[in-house]
This record gives sequence, structure tokens and C-alpha cells, in this order.
Amino acid sequence: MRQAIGGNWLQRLRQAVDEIMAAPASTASDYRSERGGGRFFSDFFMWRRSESIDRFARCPEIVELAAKFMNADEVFLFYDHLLVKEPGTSQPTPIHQDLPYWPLSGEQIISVWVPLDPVTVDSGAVHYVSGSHRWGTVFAPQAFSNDSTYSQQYAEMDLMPPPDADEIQTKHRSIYWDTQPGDVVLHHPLTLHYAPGNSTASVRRRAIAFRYVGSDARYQDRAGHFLTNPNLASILAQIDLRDGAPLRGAMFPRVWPP
Ligand SMILES: O=C(O)CCC(=O)C(=O)O
Repeated sequence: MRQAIGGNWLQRLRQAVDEIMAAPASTASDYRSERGGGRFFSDFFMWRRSESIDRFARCPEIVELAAKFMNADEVFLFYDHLLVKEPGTSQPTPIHQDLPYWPLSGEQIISVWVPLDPVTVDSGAVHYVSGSHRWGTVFAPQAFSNDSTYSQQYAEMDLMPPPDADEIQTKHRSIYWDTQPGDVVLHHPLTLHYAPGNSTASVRRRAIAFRYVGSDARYQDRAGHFLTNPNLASILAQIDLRDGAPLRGAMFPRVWPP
């Protein structure tokens, strides 16, 4: 969606991101790999610390889009996810679907990816494998970074092995968009997607993905989901939901209707 977000919001979000990066919380990660250089920084659930991110996550510009694309009468914030690739970051975002990382089931689940800088293929535009949400295939997640243990945690799960990026990129069409601040990209939780590093010399690639659910989404307490990562233990400890419960409560605020 082109120019869905106004300039004031973007300025506030950039400032919030710079504050978050200047003093990383325990929920933050640097995704490290052997392909050194640059920095691939991420953080989660920032709305709980940043008033700007909290307000933005509830603003009609973005929440109405989520409601419309999920065909939902009610919208709940699942979480926010910061993904910053600084200039000279060689590390790609591995090909993945989001749902296998999450303790969730349901149909009304969506991500709204909000870039805060101009994004091109050179600075790390996200590529989406066209139609992959309808393949009926759920792939095991792969770690974003070498020091993560995702693969081992998921080894026991009844999923297809992680997707083979070369094979998928050869056989299927991927699409991406150059985006300007104000544009947003929405994707389904089973869409395969990936991104190159940021090979530019000076263009930052700051983006926040806001994840929303509707009332049909359920908490599904399966082994090894992303909230069991040690850096998110403080978040998991605050979630008091039984398996099969709808996402509700202080950790998953209702953001629509206002
Ligand atoms: O920003 C990126 O590089 C990847 C984004 C992503 O994987 C997501 O929003 O689910």
C-alpha cells in the first residue's frame, strides 16, 4: 500500500528506533553470521517500552488495513518486530514462513511491514514467493543467526525441512517492491519470504513489522516457538494463556475497534 502512513509518524518511529538501538533491551538480538560486516539488529514487543510505537501500533492508518485484509471485526496486536540492516550488512534474511515460529493457529493473522527508510533491492527489500501461502506446505523455521538453536528445537516437529532457497528461487516467482517511507507491505503468515543484506554504503534499512490477529486466532503452545528463545523469556513469563485460548489480555491488546 503506497503512502499509507504520514510523515509525523515516521519521524517519531525513527526516533524511537534510534533510542531502542542506543540502549538495547534484553529482548534485542544482533543476528550474527559468518558473513560478517554491518549489523542486523532486531527487537520485539517494543510497544511495551516506547510510547511512540505503542501509539502507532494502535493508529487507524495501520490497524484499519490489518482489519480489512484479515476481514476481521476485531484486531489484536500480537507483537512488533524491529529489523534493521545497517549499510554493509552482508547477512540475508533466510527464506521462511512466519507461522511456524509462532505459538498461533487461525486464519486471521497478518504482518504489516513498515519501512522507515527508502528500500531497494540493494538495501534489503523483502522478496515474497508468489502464491506460496496457498501451497499447503508448512516448512520448519530456520535460524536467523548462527548462534540461535531454532533448528535443533524444531527438529522433532512434524514439519517439512526448512525450505531450500536455491530451489524455490529457481522454480518459483518472487516479487518485491522498492518502497518509500510511508509505504507498507502486508503479508500472510504462510507466505515464504526472504531478503538480501544491505549492500549500500550509506542507506540504512530500518523496518518494523507489526503482527496482528483477529478473533479466530488461538494460542497454540507448541515446543520451541520464538517466545521460548532466552532473550524473550521475560515476555513469555507474562503470557497467561492456555492452549487453544484466543489471544487476549494485557500482552495482546485489542486495537480495533478503537
Ligand atoms: O525485514 C526483513 O528482512 C524480513 C522481514 C520478515 O521476515 C517479516 O516481517 O516477517
